[in-house]
Amino acid sequence: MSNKLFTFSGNFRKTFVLPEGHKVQWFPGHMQKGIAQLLARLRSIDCVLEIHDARIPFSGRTPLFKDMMKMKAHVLLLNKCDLADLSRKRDIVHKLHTEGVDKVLFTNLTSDKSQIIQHDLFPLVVEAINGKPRYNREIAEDYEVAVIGVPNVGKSTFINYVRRSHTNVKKKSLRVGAKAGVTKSLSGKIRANFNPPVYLMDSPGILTPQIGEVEEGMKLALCGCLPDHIIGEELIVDYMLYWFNKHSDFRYVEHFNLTEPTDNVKILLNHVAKENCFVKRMKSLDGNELKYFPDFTAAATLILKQFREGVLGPVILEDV
Ligand SMILES: Nc1nc2c(ncn2[C@@H]2O[C@H](COP(=O)(O)OP(=O)(O)O)[C@@H](O)[C@H]2O)c(=O)[nH]1
Ligand SMILES: [Mg+2]
Repeated sequence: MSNKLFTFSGNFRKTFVLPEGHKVQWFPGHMQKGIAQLLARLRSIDCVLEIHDARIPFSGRTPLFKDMMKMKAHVLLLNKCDLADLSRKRDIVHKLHTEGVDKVLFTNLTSDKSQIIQHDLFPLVVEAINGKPRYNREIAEDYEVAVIGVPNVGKSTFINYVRRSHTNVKKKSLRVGAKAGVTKSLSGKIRANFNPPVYLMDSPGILTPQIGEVEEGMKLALCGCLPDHIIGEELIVDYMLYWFNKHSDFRYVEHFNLTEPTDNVKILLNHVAKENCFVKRMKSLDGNELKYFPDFTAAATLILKQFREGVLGPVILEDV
């Protein structure tokens, strides 16, 4: 999709401000339980394999994971590469190195031919494990790897894929889903490879109880790491619009058939609702008449679906 030059008469917002009373926060009980389970199993874990969304390589990673990274061997898998603009992959890797993350792989789990998982993954995991003391597990011949990350980044999809491709086990797969919060507790050991013998543990997606930065939270929301209703579909689309405009990225104008860029989410929602005949009926105040309005929520849901399917093109939501 081309990124045509548009002239826009107004000024775009310079910062994104949440409406009063709104917070970007989601920390249900199963996350607390997941943290407790992970910490209780920490002694037997040789490596943490952290999966994160490649569209947000630097933000949104839970501080707990950064702490675990210091104690245990760590490999970061930036997944959903099919949706990310990786033209500056080397710069991303370099910046992650400066943050202490030195073992990084990029994956796309929708393509069944992931060479990276076939050939590079386990050697890198073993290298990471050999580079850290294993304490009580020094003589253990098998490797136990906890798969961790924020919700909806592909942890369960990854384990299913690895198990299928490396062991040919056809047992019941882990549940996956396009929404946050599908996995609710730490799984048992799942054999993922014979040579070297590697076992994986699936875990529920964990966010920080208090997401400090508004934009960090909104990027997580835009990538679907929180259930949409927690923030509100329309507000997430507003952030998307703000982000595209701020980066002079006007692919959305052409895709949604607008005549020019807009910084007003209501204009976009109204337009998409009308184009798709998304209408909601409401009774008039006296109850005698039915009134029809463009359905902004349905429009926002469609826009988010298309963004997350990559229809608006690949993105990296932060400065590299
Ligand atoms: N586009 C894309 N979608 C993916 C990829 N990996 C996983 N998904 C999808 O992301 C959603 C969340 O996956 P899931 O494994 O349940 O995530 P988890 O919450 O981290 O365990 C599912 O709809 C998957 O099909 C990927 O590489 N690219
Ligand atoms: Mg899961």
